[in-house]
Amino acid sequence: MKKVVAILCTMMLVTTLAGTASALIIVNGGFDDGLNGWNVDPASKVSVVDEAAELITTSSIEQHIFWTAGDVLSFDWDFWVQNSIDRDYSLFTINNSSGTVAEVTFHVAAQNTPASWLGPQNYQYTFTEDGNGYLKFVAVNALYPNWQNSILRVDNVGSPVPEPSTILLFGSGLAGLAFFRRKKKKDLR
Ligand SMILES: [Ca+2]
Ligand SMILES: [Ca+2]
Repeated sequence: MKKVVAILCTMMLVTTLAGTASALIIVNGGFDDGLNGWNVDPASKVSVVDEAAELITTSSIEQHIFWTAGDVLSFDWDFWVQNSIDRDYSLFTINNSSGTVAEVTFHVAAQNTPASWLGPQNYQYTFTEDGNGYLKFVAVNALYPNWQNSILRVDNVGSPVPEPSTILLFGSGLAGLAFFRRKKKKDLR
């Protein structure tokens, strides 16, 4: 019985460790270091405000990244909309030498939206196979450049922060191992 519990604890620990391991590394994904690590399209209007990137339509930033299957790309975003008749939108693309790996529009602003921030949002994308390429965030003005511009705010680009339940599970796995190790020592005396 003890052995079964010990094995279960170990399995839980191993599963948790495997779950947190990730190859996805983004340089300066939190924009704490300005735009260091990101390539900014020369025509873009991009600034860093409160350690987050703000892209005025039409702008883009990109960086070369590596990933493995199952890696999750997570980022926080917000959108300041100014629209009467058009529908500004934000998207990310992932391109490599053989073409487009992914192109995801994660927000389209509604028409006749009063000028305001949408509110903080999170988006997550799971890679289905190993690869590398350019991750690019784009803020698009649906009608005319420099007319009713919107702003895409991006921050915390990288692997998702582990959920508290995962940390708890990880903790209980460790505690379980410590308990049985101590128990074993006692039994030997
Ligand atoms: Ca930040
Ligand atoms: Ca617009």
